[in-house]
Amino acid sequence: MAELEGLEFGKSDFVLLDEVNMEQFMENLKLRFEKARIYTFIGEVVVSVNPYKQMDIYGKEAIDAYRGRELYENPPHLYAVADAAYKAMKRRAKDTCIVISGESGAGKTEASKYIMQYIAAITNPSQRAEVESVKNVLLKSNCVLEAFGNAKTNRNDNSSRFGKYMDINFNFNGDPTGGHINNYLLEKVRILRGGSEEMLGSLHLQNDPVNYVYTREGATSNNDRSNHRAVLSALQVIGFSEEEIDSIYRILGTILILGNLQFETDSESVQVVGSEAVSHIAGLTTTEPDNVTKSLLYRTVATGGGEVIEKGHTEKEACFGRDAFAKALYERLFCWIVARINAVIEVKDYNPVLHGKNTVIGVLDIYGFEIFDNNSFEQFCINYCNEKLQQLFIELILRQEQDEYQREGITWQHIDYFNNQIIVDLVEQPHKGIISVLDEACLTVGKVTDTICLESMDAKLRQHPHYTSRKLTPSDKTMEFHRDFRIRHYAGDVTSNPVLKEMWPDGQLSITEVTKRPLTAATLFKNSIVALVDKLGCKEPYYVRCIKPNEMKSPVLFDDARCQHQVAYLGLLENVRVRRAGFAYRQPYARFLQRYKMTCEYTWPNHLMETDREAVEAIVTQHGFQDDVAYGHTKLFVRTPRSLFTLEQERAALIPILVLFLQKVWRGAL
Ligand code: AOV
Ligand code: MG
Repeated sequence: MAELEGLEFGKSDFVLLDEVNMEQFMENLKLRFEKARIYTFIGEVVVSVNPYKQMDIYGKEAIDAYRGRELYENPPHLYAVADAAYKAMKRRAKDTCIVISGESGAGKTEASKYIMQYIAAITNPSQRAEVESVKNVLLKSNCVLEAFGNAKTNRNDNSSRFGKYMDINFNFNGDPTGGHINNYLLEKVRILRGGSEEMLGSLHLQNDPVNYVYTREGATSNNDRSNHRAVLSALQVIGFSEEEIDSIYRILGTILILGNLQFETDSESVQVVGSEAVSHIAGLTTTEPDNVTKSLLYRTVATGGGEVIEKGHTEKEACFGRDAFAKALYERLFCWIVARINAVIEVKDYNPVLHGKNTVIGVLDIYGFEIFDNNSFEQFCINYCNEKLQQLFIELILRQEQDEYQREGITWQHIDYFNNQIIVDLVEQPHKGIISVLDEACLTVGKVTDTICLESMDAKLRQHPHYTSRKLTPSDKTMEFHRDFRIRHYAGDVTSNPVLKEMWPDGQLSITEVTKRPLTAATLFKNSIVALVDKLGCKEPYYVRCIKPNEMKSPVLFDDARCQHQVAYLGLLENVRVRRAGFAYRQPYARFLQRYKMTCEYTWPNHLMETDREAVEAIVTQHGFQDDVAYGHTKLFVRTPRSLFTLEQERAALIPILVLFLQKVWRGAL
């Protein structure tokens, strides 16, 4: 077993801080980062700081050290959380989930891959072929999703532009039997600009991505060819047919050609420049060139009188429509790929009577709070999502605690915490919330500007303590009055510009029936987040909170201000407070006894007391931490990890002596 670390590496659990304040928290975080201790616990939560260098802590040896251990028996690690989630699932037949959050480049996707790798390594010890093939597909699906869903951004070379939630199903043996992937809000803009370089090589279009507007800004790398081969092979392993792979490339080709389309305005109307591209797109999408031209140059609108008519685009509208069409195509393609993977990994023929209860571990890799100088609709959605997740986090932890205390007959102590329900309501309440105001504005026939929308928002929300708005004087660039609104998120203030056109669902820009209006992007996103929160809400949650140490991708730089900002908006201090208020650790009496009986003369090698509980009391009293515990019906509750660390250290010191002793017994020397 790995030894517990000395204090020169800082405190391995923030719960152990002498005082819970930002200063001490940051000091510990920094010290640990500098000593290459990138993980630190807050109870069962792992805080991770991106090391920006390869760490020698992920191999088979490490996996073996964490397998089946209790959280505090080893130094903090992702494997400890993965194991805790797995154990809870296996021992107690509980559905669990691991929520990984943090800002762009903080290390979420890497963390999710290490967690998957751990779960893959500790399951199916008997190497059954059908389980191995499920594991293989689950792991390969990552590679495909990254190829299509990631992009190089200025904040992360391999940035996920979608939120991913993956369920892994297990049978009663604890072996994976399948899974399901949900994706959230794929951010197309940056993907099309930068992500698809791997795929270009085999599109047989033109070899250089610079020739395409949508990929021009994406940097190519020497690995493109081998990456492309890896994606292709992953697609094949997952079970995509040759025709399907061919269609994927055809659609990608269409998107790239679309991006290069130009429009011109002749005397009366807008035209596409050059007919070759149009026939190419028609060929790739198996439709008539006329249809392509028409869908690019016209839209269907509902008139006030209830009729539906066709209206020609202006050049600017046509460009916007072209990009929206490309984005919609890409989004559909991505969703189709996800659906196709899901069909392969779906659990088939599972019979609970024959196979026992089917349990699930969910892994959520989702962008954390984003606060930029210029925040748009996308930040609004992302931050709303995080607000919901934070709410769920507090709610679940408190509820979980309360339930367990009740079961075990321990008195519940009130915990003070900031309830962010009020902010969630500000965003999502029907008829009053920001989303409903935006929806109304989007769906109103006629011209609604951002200003009109903001005025109606002001009228409804002026009184709300977490809402403010501003009217700015005209800047040099625009002569218009500029307005914005600000949400006081629990993580900090975020000022957004409500750009209404971003709210329209891509690809549904035409209204075909007067009465039927498409849902706006905000409402669609809200619905998907509500569904996600419901899904997570019925599982036992485990958390990984990722922090990005600097903006330079440097392994040695700890940018105090940037890190402190993240600690604040991840709510980590709040987290430590909630943890400290209750009992951070608990263990069934028998298990506690088995592990620590050697540290007490009354319990080693066997105790003579009536119950295990009394024997545990003897150990606790002998070590002098009786004030740090409570005794439940079946479990010992320990407030801080300090007490457990003491026991662990003593145990570690005793083991070599014990081994010597046993060797002597073995040789008959005693
Ligand atoms: P993200 O998922 O949190 O950002 P990634 O997981 O892609 O961030 O990490 C960004 C980069 O940081 C990786 O490509 C690695 O180079 C490095 N990195 C992260 N974690 C580790 C680690 N444990 N060991 C070594 N290097 C690491 V985004 O998807 O952009 O929100 O959208
Ligand atoms: Mg990512």
